[in-house]
Amino acid sequence: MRRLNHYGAILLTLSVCTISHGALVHDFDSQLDATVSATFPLNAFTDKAKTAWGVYDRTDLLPEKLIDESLAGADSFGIIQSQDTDNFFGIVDTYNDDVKGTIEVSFTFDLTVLPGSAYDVSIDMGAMGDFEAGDIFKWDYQFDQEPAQRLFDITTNTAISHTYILEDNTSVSLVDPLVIGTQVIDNQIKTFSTEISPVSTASSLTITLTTDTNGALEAFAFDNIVVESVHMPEPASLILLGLGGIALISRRC
Ligand SMILES: [Ca+2]
Ligand SMILES: [Ca+2]
Ligand SMILES: [Ca+2]
Ligand SMILES: [Ca+2]
Repeated sequence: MRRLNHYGAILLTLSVCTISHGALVHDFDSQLDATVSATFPLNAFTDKAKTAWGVYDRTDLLPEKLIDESLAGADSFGIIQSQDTDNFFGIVDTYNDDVKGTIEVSFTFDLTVLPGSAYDVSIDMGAMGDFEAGDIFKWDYQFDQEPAQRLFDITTNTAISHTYILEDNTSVSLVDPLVIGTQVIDNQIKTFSTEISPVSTASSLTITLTTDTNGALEAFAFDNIVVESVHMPEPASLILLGLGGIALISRRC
């Protein structure tokens, strides 16, 4: 009976180690795990009714292209629906009287509290618009001082059109949607995920969005940046861990 309990202890130890998940979250609301920096101050564009760059909720003064108000009246353009009352990051027309050229916003997460050999990064994204190939939405990541790499490769697919569905079921077809691979970034916000790994153990992860979008008929929103450790010990480590546990039991026995 005593021996069985010890084996149970080994299994418990292994299972705790192999599911050592944790997550850092930046949701622009109650979980603000990232340090944020931007090359142009957030929420500082002059024309707040037509341009956007920053953190908003749907009641703020902001371009109506970001907000789906179809349930309240005629509306043919929007991403943030009536139940989406929390904060999000919104972008509309960054080529304006304040800025001409690319601007960036970066989110730096402290990985010393989330050690791992691999991370799953997910970001909720929505978009609606008639974009062009020259519009830029680039997500990059960088562990410590390692070279920056592409996180999500957003491009404009100028060969297709896309039908966007508003909250009142109005459908609106527009050419040239934003895509990641073959998946359109729709006005129904979806979670996009990818797994990344540092070359060696990293103490920080910086996720950067670079954008240059010109035109009032182009809206982009994101929320809920989640960095999850998906670290799994190497099989050799598991064997050593198991042997260590057995050795410990042997000594106790
Ligand atoms: Ca609208
Ligand atoms: Ca939020
Ligand atoms: Ca276009
Ligand atoms: Ca454009």
